Amino acid sequence: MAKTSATTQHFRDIEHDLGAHNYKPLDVVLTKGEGVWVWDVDGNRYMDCLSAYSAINQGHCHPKILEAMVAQAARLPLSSRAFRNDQLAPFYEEICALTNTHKVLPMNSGAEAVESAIKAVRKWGYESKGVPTDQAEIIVCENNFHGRTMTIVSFSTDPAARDNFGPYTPGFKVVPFGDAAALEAAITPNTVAFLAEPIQGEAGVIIPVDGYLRQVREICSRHNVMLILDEIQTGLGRTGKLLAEEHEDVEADLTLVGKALSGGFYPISAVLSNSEVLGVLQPGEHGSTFGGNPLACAVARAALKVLVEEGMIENAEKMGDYFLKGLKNIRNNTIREVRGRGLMLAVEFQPDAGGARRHCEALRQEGLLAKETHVNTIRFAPPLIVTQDQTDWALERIEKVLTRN
Ligand code: IF1
Repeated sequence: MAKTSATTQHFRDIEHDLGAHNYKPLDVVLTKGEGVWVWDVDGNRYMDCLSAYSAINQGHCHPKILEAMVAQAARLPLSSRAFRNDQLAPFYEEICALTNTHKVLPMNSGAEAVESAIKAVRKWGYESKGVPTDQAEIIVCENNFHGRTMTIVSFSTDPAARDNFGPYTPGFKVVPFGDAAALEAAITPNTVAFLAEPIQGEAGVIIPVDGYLRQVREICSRHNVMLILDEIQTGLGRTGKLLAEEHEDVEADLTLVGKALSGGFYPISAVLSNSEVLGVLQPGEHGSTFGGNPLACAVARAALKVLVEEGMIENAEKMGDYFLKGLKNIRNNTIREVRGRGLMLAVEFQPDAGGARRHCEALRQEGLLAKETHVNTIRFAPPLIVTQDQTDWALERIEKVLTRN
């Protein structure tokens, strides 16, 4: 294995001395990106198979998003919501038309979109469903990942995300992911919402059985419970559809998007909703200094436009199938399962196979960046612009690494 260069070591030492140690990144210091490729400070080129956890679906430094960003930054980056700006209305129109949405709440990070949805459904529960004050319950799934705020970690089942951050926000119940009967059994008259990822990302690309989302949709409708789908990672083309909920033809009451809504240029998220739920929020009851700012809206408009106009969603479906087939052809008897939908792919190893991290280190030596999730799974999620030649290039290297020992 190549040694960590002196330059990389230098950056790493400073980060270690001055930064909080809440990450354990691969020791590659990136300085430039273009399309599916990134370069480190030593001039090495890598294919990015993480895409900043699916925020770079459109590829690094997409020229049209860049152009929109630079132009808007030079004109008016921030107005605050105390005044109107001329990018917000066209952003609303375009995202509503694209996603068949009636109302939008623009925020910044993914976690803020989740928090906003929680606030909105609770208020809806009290004002519209008639739930007694402070009794609202929200049902969530085991092994969920929805972000890092205090309320969100309160309903995490991952000890690393949750332990010693109490006291926790009450009002959440956990059911197994993929089990519609368990959801129905957990619903009470005080249940205001069910929150889930269509495919669990951090849990290791866990795809529920066919029909799960349809059943969940039916159960929520029957009990007057709002269905919140967190599409922050699965959305915007990643799984081969604009939204993963389309695979089962369902429409959530609130759909959360983030990450690729900016193509990686800026933190932008949104709650997409029917008018009933977001309608409960009145002036002064919720907001954000940066939410809906003109720079964010201009960037998001360009990011959505190129996603659709440049055929990235179709490409994700096509290249996803091709990539999955290639991964399934790799012979390595420590592989437990290969799974994926679109370009959200994972290889899970047997628990006694020594972990996935060492494979990620080896792939990095071969010029491919991927990240393990938990201990035994590698996730592959290249930008949605990846070509067949580039996919072959990646598969060759993955096969080489995984068939070496
Ligand atoms: C980190 C994971 C991915 C998300 C879903 C909300 C959020 C996320 C479904 C919050 C964020 C991130 C955060 C990032 C790593 C990453 C991640 F491994 F932690 F789970 F993508 F798989 N809903 N996911 O996946 O969005 O507030 O971060 O904008 O470093 O914590 P955010």
